[in-house]
Amino acid sequence: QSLDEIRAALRRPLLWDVPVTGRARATLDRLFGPGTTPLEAVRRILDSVRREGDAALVRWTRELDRVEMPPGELWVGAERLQAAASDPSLASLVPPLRAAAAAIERFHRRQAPAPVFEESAPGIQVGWWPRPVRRAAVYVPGGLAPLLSTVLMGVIPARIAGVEEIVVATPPPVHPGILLAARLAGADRVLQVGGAQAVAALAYGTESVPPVDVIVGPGNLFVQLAKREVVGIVGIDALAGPSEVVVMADGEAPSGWIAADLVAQAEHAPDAAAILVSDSEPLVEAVLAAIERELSTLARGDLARSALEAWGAAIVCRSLDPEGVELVSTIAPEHLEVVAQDAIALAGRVRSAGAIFIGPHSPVALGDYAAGSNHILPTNGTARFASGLGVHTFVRASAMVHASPRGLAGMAGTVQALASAEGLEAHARSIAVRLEADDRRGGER
Ligand code: HSO
Ligand code: ZN
Repeated sequence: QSLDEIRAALRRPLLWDVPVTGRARATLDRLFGPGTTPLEAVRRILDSVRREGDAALVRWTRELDRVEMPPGELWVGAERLQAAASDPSLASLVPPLRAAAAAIERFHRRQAPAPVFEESAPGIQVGWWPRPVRRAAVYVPGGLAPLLSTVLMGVIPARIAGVEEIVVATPPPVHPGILLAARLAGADRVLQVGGAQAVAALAYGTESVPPVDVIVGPGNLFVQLAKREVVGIVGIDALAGPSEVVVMADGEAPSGWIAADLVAQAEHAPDAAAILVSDSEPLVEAVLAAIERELSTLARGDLARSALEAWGAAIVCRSLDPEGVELVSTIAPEHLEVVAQDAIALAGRVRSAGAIFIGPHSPVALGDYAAGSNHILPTNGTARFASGLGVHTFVRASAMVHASPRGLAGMAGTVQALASAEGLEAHARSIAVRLEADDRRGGER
């Protein structure tokens, strides 16, 4: 097969074309009318929250999450947060959460951007002054598993950036482990609202939800469509698609370990993708057999199997370099594992990947939880132009300019010439008035 054919086979539908089926389809038909698209539904939800505020949040939470949530309870109360922190059934989670948080914190501290100040011409100083946004929200999906680790991955970088108020938003009923992780990570409060309605509240604000500056985090199709709709009103990290892994392996790679990693990715969701790229047909055969054994003994085996059937692939290429490298680079996967001779060099040849796991003892699960790198990563080929979540996600910078009288005089000719060329006379004059005044004053410059 040609590279183009493989690429076409692996391409996902665009966010707004994703077909909805089953329960989601039935809910859309019932609440919004037969045949309503997800994008139309999301726009209706956003609109209603903007116009009606808390009342709309209460209504959508009732209709979509089947939870009765009075306006006074949209935020998780202090007592419940406290209870989660001292819940004996969660006590065993505290040490691993702390260990993961410490590694994430240590690594992300290195990412904090430094200000730059320098002289660009005699008497002219320019600067770049990074500052945190004031308020940020970390969306944590409800869905199939309580993603405690995702709370850490979103909240800790925001805290290191210096964000004043960090909110976690997650659909009800909220798993107490999420509350525990939110507290440990340093979130200020937890909004128990999910879906597009949560994104709307965080972007526009309601009576009880102050608007935030940045919304980050994974979430289902409706959450991502909503994030896309509010871009420009707030900042977002990225549009998260289903999770993916590509494993690049040679004939020496341990097939059982690779099968375990592919299945681990597949257990995330029925639309998760797990792709093996190898130059060895015997390895591919061995991995496929090991996947079968793995699936038959896994609690979430059926889920992982349907993901592998829909989005799994095993590709045999002539060589890992250049053929494999070229293929993987065009996929630009969220996660890449390289299990082959010269894994470091091979990894370095791949143009795009959200996170790269090198060598046989580096499964993606290490980075998912505790290695310290972030697991909120660019999906669906967007590693071509984007990086994973980090401290930078919560920081913007002000440019700074300071000039002395001499600095202004030195740059006047350049500015006036360009301003005249653009026909912007007032720009040129804003320089001239100063030069004239300085001259009259006897020009101590
Ligand atoms: N692999 C997921 C992150 C995750 N895994 C959370 C386990 N929990 C997307 O990077
Ligand atoms: Zn994972």
